[in-house]
Amino acid sequence: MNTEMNIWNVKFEDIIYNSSGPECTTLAHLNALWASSSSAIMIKSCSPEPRDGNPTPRYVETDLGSINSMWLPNLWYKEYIGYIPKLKQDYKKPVVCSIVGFKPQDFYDLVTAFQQDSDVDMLEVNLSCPNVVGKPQIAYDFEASEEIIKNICAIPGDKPIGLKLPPYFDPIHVDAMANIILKYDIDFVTCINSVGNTLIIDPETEQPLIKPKGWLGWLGWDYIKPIALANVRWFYKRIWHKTKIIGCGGIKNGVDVFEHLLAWASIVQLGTILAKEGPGCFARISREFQEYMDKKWYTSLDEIIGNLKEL
Ligand code: RRO
Repeated sequence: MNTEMNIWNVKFEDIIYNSSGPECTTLAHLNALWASSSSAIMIKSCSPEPRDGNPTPRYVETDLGSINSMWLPNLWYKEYIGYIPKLKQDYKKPVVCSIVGFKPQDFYDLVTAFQQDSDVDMLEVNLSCPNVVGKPQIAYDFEASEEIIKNICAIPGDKPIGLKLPPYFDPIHVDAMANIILKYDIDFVTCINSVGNTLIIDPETEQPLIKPKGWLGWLGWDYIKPIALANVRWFYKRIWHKTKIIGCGGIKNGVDVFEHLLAWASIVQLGTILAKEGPGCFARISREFQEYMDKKWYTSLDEIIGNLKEL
């Protein structure tokens, strides 16, 4: 089955690439993604200054997924802008960059820099950065979100721009965010970021798994797939006619990809599985997806995306 996908004018050879999450921070990570079967290279959320992030242990894997409180370790947006031409030298795939700020002006400055002075193909603005101590996630503050979205959408530039959203747990909040998205030129949303403020205890050591932020961290993988699917579906109902949806959360095999597509994701991102398995996960999951589609006699993505059957 042909799994090429266009997100506005950006062409993906396949529907699977990495999330702004593990293994996309250093230049070595980005080179590994370039060499892998990931259909794009996503760069970790970058900030106005380089950052080391939180003390360790800050990322731990469990049988059901991962918990993290990384707090935005990244090289600095200018370092990534400088490296993108190298990643695109023998053009293999699009480069997407996630950006984040600590105040509204940061978002404006970084989007301006990427729109006007970079070779990036697409921009994902992280409104759900979860680990800033003492601050709520921006996307849970609808006034603050609208201000940022209005300003970044007014910046001249032709790169598609999207939002990385947190999980919402109440349809009223989905309505509030969807209404803002519909007012401005947001090209895509990525649902969802990790699920926050959780505690995992190791009964053997009688200790929490991670150290920062009072031991609370953000979950990925099996823990969160049903929440991710609900958010993809909720946003589909509200913004399908204007905005693409990228699915993220809980994907570890080809069947998980299929479920995200049924819910209405056009393309999906992998996080924890990349850390657990390494860059070989893209080829494996893509192959599994193809095999599952053959088994079900599907011949095109159009037959699948959004076609969750009524109950
Ligand atoms: O770096 C992090 O702590 C982090 C970020 Br920016 C994010 O968006 N999601 C996450 O789980 N961790």
